[in-house]
Amino acid sequence: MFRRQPVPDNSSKTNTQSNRQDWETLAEKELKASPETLTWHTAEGIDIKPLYTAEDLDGIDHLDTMPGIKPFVRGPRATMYAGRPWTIRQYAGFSTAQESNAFYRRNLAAGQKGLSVAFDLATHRGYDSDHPRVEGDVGKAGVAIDSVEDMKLLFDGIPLKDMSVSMTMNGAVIPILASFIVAGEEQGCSRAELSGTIQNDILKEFMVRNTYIYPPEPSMRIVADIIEYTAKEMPRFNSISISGYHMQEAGATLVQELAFTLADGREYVRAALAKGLNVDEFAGRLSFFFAIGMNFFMEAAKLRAARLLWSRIMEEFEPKKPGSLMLRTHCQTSGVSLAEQDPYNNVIRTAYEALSAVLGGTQSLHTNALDEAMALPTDFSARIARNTQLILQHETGVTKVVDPLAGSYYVESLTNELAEKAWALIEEVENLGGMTKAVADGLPKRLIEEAATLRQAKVDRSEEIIVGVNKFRLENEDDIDILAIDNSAVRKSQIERLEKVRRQRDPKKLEETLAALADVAKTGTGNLLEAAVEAARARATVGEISDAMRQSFGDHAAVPEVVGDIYGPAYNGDPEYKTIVSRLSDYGNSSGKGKPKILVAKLGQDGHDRGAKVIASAFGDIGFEVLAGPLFQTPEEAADLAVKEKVQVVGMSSLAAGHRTLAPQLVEALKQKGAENVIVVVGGVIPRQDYEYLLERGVAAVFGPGTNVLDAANSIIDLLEGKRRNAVA
Ligand code: MLC
Ligand code: 5AD
Repeated sequence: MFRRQPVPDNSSKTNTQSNRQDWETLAEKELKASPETLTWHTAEGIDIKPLYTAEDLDGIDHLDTMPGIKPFVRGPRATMYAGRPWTIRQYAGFSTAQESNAFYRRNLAAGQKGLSVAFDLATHRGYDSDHPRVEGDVGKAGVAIDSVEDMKLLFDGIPLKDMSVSMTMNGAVIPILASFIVAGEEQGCSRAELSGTIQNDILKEFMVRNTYIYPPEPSMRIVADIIEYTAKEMPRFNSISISGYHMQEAGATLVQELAFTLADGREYVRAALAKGLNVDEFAGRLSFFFAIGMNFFMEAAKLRAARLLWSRIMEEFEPKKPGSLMLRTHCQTSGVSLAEQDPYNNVIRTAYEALSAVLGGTQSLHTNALDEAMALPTDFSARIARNTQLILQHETGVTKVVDPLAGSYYVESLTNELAEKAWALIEEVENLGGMTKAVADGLPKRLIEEAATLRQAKVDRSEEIIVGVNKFRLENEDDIDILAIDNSAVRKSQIERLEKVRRQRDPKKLEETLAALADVAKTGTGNLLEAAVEAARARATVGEISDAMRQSFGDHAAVPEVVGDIYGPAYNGDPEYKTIVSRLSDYGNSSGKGKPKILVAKLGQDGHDRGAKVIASAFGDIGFEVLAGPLFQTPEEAADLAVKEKVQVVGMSSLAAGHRTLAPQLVEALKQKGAENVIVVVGGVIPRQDYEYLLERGVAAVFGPGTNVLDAANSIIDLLEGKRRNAVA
């Protein structure tokens, strides 16, 4: 659909064709096989040929377009990095507001340009730090923010007038943005002067990231209210960061990431229009966010295709301003592409990914730290990550020329093919009635989980190589220094400040503003953010503001579903796989218990469930009876479920650093319920430094990042058979 009719040019064509035949003959001679055997069949369903020529450009109609001009394939700005380099914006946050503030200041002094706040999971899910459900989460995966007072500390000495701030917040987006606005005000920066971005992208939370609070319908209202408020009050602020990043992290192919992200964007535009806004009032402040993984050229082409498709989508809404058609994006190098094993390799991976993002024309970039697969960045690893970008900007010359890949036979053809493939999937979503309906139907989640499971099988079978993991693995790994956060100390200091805030505020003002907010939520009239700003000013906490809306919105509870018949079929006929399947079934028969039953549990506020879903799916294929637990359980609740369902094994998946608190609590809760013979294993982002600690506290096995699923299954059968008491992998 994006190709124009080829223009016949017989003279040059004949020449190209005969050259091409010469090449094929030569290639066949070199290979002793047809060059077609070199075709790379990617997960996207795109066949990458070993050679691209001018013929591959036939009919592609974006080739002659210019940067800064629609359809913006070549970049949103006319001069791109030659005029202004991309923003070096490192995502960070941990522990308390004071500690994160000090970290930000050190990074800014060393060359970082924009801020990007990572909140802890308690904050994401709208709980104050003293809530009993979040004991293991406070200050762990990000900074704990309970009120305007914390927000002020977070930006202490950082003038918000001059600094653009991104905040990754979706669930508790109303209280967080409200607290930010008030913190700005009290620092002397009016809301009209604030610049930055709020993520505010709830659809992908339901799909993959899982830090939602309310059901989809009120959640979509929140998104639209924020777009409305920022359009009217905060002209320098990007109202949303429509994110594909987390889809790729969850296992999506690049076509899925592209299609679902743009389809989400279209849905948000419709929601804002339904509020009565004019498209040009808000479209220029919609922004995007993509992951950049290891498929170097395809990732760069993906960004070019994204701009092409977004301008096409936006044309439908007939904007008058050219900027309304323009896709501007942040990118982050891929976390899931990094490994725990031989971790310095991650520096190299990240550098290539960063270059790909830049060649694709990103506006802002985060480069991951080398200790990604184990913990949050230290000062050392953050410095290497930041310097990766500084060196790109200052030493390589890549900023000097706009869109240097333009005209490449391969990249242009890939741009076009990605656009076509993504468009087909966008149409499929449209046929379901748009993204909200598609999300409710579960299609995107299912497709992404299938892709994730298939990829795991490819990695486990070494069909996809990860250096240092499934090839060239070191015999001995050196430990590296990682950041450890004393969670109980953070919680204690948060609770002290919370209590002080609660003591010092005016109770009447608080009650009035919260009641007004609850009313806006209930009646559907008025703007939620506007009402929440008043409550934040009266020092209502993040938890209280969230609860005021919870009263009428309720909580969203997702039903866990697991895809099947993906992992097993990928091993079709493989003897190792067959052995383990029969080993498991022999165990079931000889023990008289049938299929061993395993609960895959997610504890605390950690919603990263790719690992849990892949394990549940693969273990189901291998022959376990798998029960996928709901998200956000307390250890107590998981233990109850394990007892009720009579499972033999609980596999706890932890990606958000809560394992040191939550795993021992789970073991203890099982013991209390007389179920001490249930085997507890823990998998996910667990630093080696913590293995001993967990094993000493009754965990039977720890499976770190990069564990082969079949190895994990074998270890669990060993444990069931009593062949060993514990295991690490
Ligand atoms: C840019 N400008 C130029 C120019 N290039 N002016 C002249 N010549 C050029 N060549 C201008 C722009 O118009 C703009 O001004 C200003 O310079 C800044 O440029 P920008 O391109 O808008 O950059 P930036 O401010 O950095 O904004 C980038 C963005 C934004 C639009 C993508 O949304 C953003 O910063 N997003 C970051 C999102 C993020 O960090 N997310 C982290 C997620 S982590 P003006 O006046 O037009 O604005 C996560 C992980 C997890 O999600 O799961 O927890
Ligand atoms: N600080 C720095 N980086 C973080 N990430 C997540 N939380 C933090 C944090 N608090 C990064 C990791 C992860 C991605 C979602 O964001 O790279 O993979």
